[in-house]
This record gives sequence, structure tokens and C-alpha cells, in this order.
Amino acid sequence: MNKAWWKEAVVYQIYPRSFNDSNGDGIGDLQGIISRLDYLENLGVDVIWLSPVYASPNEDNGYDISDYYAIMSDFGTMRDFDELLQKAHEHHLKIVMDLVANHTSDEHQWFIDSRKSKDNPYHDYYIWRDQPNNWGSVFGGSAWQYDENLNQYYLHNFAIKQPDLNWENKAVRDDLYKMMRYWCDKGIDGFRMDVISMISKDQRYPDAPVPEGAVYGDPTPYTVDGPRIHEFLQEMNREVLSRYDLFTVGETPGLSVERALKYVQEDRHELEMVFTFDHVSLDGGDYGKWSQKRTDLVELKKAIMKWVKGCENGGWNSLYLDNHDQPRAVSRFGDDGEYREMSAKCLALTLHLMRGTPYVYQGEELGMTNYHFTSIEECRDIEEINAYKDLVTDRHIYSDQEMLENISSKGRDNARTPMQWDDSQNAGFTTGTPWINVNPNYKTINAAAQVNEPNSIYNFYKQLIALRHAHDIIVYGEMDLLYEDAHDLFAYTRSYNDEKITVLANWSDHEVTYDLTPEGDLLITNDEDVTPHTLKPYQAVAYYKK
Ligand code: TEU
Ligand code: CA
Repeated sequence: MNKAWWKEAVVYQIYPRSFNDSNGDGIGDLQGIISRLDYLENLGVDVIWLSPVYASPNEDNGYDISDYYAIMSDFGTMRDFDELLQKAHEHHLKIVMDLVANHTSDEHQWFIDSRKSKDNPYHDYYIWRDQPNNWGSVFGGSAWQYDENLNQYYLHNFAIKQPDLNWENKAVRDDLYKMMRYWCDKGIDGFRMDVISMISKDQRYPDAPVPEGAVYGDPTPYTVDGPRIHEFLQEMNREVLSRYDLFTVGETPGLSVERALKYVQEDRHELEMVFTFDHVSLDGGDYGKWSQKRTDLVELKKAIMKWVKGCENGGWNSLYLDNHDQPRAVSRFGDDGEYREMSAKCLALTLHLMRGTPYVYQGEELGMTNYHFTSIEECRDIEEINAYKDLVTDRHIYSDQEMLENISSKGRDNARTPMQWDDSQNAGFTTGTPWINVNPNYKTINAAAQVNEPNSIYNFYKQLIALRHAHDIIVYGEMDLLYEDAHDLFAYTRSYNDEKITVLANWSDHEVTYDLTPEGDLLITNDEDVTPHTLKPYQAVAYYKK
């Protein structure tokens, strides 16, 4: 197995809209990020992944791009971006851009031209059919939208304003590669590729089976991991990726380990690593993710280990519990009440000593929690708003109260409430009116309270990141699960040459005992009061032996 800088890196994800507002308009922006680079350098991360900053009408907060060559006006200008890139590099931070290439905004010039007439040269940049099939969109409703002018339907796997690009058309691919080279030539350090497993569609466009509880067919067998996916990725690698020293991670929902390995095995020249979804798909219900179910730890361990083991022989894994699409990890997998600090550190220790490249999502390093939504008016996410309309207003499956509880525990807006910088008004995020409400717990949960407090969650993350940088075993060592059937204990070993690490983490609110005697000395713990064979609620320990 080859060593590589991107295997040794720790990534910090920024959702720019919610990170830091520099000009009081209530929306985070690039100058806001620039003014927080010291904070990130101090934390010790290596790479910043920026969720999309391109021009966008914001139907899906930037995941609907209207111009790949321009910066969203809410966020600033290209000069601000160039300044961010330069200053990030001065702070030893690399910048990885989000690449949204499965779809554009319907306000992108390609789509505007595409819908002008059937013989317009851009018509074939998107996927048009005379008749729709039964596919449903990820954000609800049909995946096809009728266009009166053309008397045709276009495919949108996500929102109506996010038409899918037609990757079968070589001109589309060439235009996208050209755009990627533009950003690489500027000096960016890599790409996180949005739903990249969906760019090749089954050209038969057949009707799909309708899952129980759903109205439309589930298109994933025909949209995910399609027939030409590897041809396209190898072409992209030849045309762009191989020409630069880049960090690449593909967002690949819907893939088995076996299939995912084909994206990342080093001799295949496609991507470096993927984001997998198994471990964040264990708490859904009869209507997709909208339920009160909690993740079972045994299933979670199984889901994570399947990927870790699958990647041990050529391939690489990404490690995350949080991102901009997921509820807050401490609320979802830990305890955001009495044991919040302990459990946030317990999750951090468990994740950051695993094999793979770890990702920290903004605010995770502070133990930020889910928000309690008390009205749909407070929600901003198109997925939540559409699901509410479907499940409450149209189909009466949940009451208003029930759905708000579901949104408060599973909705994407939990991740998107503003970053909590200090205890001043609006958590120091903005001097204006924030585009989405601030979590009222910012008075106690905020960066200012933690950066100089040695025992804070922030400084625990800092320690974990420093440990990874100091020990190859944390990056490269083999990982094996212990006590796999335990419902409260997440335990594993790491092995590398003669070195060994043993991790024992209590993911429950009761005391847990275990019989093994770990080899070596204590490496890190979230509670120094360590008793052999016993863990207090949410206590986690790691031992190191050389
Ligand atoms: O998400 C893709 C994806 O798989 C979604 O189905 C995601 O799992 C969903 O948000 C779960 O509720 C990517 C982006 O990360 C997301 O923010 C975008 O909305 C989506 O693509 C469309 O670009
Ligand atoms: Ca702003």
C-alpha cells in the first residue's frame, strides 16, 4: 500500500452560507472564512472542503450552479476567492472545491439554450424525453418536469431547478473538464465530487419498482453506478486529475463496497476515496429518513467495518459522522444533554483513530447540537420543505408536530444553523439577521469558550488531529473490531509493524465493563479518571504499544 498526503490529511468541511458573515447581510461569505483561517490552522486540519461557492440561485444552497466560472454574489467575488486561496495556503491549509457535475441550475446558460428548441446545439446537454417514466426525485415528486415550449420532459434527480446533465454527450464532458482545469490552474488542491456515482444513466430509462410507502419509482438501479461510469471517470482522470496533484473524494450514495472499490483502486486511475452512506442510513423509517429511530451500535459498527476492511487491500476510505446533509452527530449518535461534552469527545476519539481520512464538519469540533424546529416556517432546506408538504399537507402521514420532531432529529438544517463563534448576539456569526435561526444554545456552546480551555471539545479534536499526524499507525494500521456484538461498546485495535493501538469507547449513558487488558500505555482519553476494565458513561480510552 502506497503512502500519500491525502491519506494522512484531516479535512475540515465549511458550509460557507453558515460559517461566518463579514458584511452583516446575514449570509456567510468568503471574507468571513478568511478571517477565521487562524482558527482552522490552530485546530491543525490540513484541508478545507468548501461546499459550493459558485454562482447559484440557491434553490439547493449552491448545489444548483448557474455559472461554474463565477463566485456566488452572496459570498463575494473572484478576487475574494483568489485571496482566500492564497491566504489559506499561507496558513498551510489546502482548498478542495465541491464539484457539482451531475446537474446544473435551470438558470445555467446551457439549460436556458437547451430549452430554446430541439435543434439548439445545447439541447442535448440535458436529458429530454417525449414521455416521462415513473421515476421519483430525491426531493419528492416526479423526476421529470414538463416544458411547454418543447412539449418534452427533462430529467431532474434532485430539485426541479436542478436538471441532470447528459454525460453521454462528449461536448458536455469536454466543457466540464475544461472548467475543472480552470480551477486547477488557479491552484486549488482538489475536488469533492457531488453524487458522482450518478452521472451515467441506464439509457433505456425503464420504469422502476415503487418502494412501499412511496408514490414514485426508485430510479437508483438505473441512475447509480451506470454502464459508463468508469469510462467517464477514467476519461476525467486522463483529461484533468492526472495532470495535477489533487485530493479527490467522490460522493457515492448507493454503492456496495465491491462496486465502490472500482472507483478508488489505485491501478484504475479514477478517484482517491469515496464517501459511503451505509452508516448514516440505519435510522430511517417507513418514509425514508423521516423517523425517530436511533441507530443501533452493532449495525453501525458492522456498516463502518465493512468499508474499512474492504479498503485494506488497495482503496481508501473516508471517515465522517457529520456533514451538511446530516443531523449533528452528538445529537444523533451521542447525547446532547447531560453528557454532551463527554459524548462529543467519545465520538471524536472513536472516529479519529480509525483507518481512513477523517472529516470534521464545522461546529462538530465544538459539540454543536441539533436545533429544535417548532414551525415549518423556520426550515430553509428544500428537502425538508418538500417532505413536509408530501407527508403532512398532502398525504396526512405525520401530524405537523410529528414531522417537526422528525425534522429536528434528521433534517439537513440541523447542520446548517450558523456556526457558533461566541456568546454575543447571533453567536458572532452575523451583525444582521441570519438567513436561518441560530441555535439558542450558543450562549454556552461556542468557539470563544473552547479555544483557550484545555479540556474543551475543540482542544480534544486538536489533540486527536495532532496524534494522527504523529503516528503512521493511525493512518495506515490495520483495523479490527473487538466486542462486535456489544450494543454499548465501540472497541477496536489498530496494528502496524510492531505497534498496536487499542480503542475502547463507551457509546452509552451507563457504566460498561470489559475483560481484556489493553497492551501499552494510555494514549488519549476524554476522562483521566481511568479504572481498569471499566468505562464511565461515554468514557473512551486509547492505549498505545510499541
Ligand atoms: O447529496 C446527494 C445525496 O445523496 C442526497 O440524497 C443526500 O443524501 C440527501 O441530502 C440526504 O437527505 C448531494 C449534496 O451533498 C446535497 O447537499 C445536495 O442537495 C445534493 O447532492 C444535490 O446536489
Ligand atoms: Ca455576508
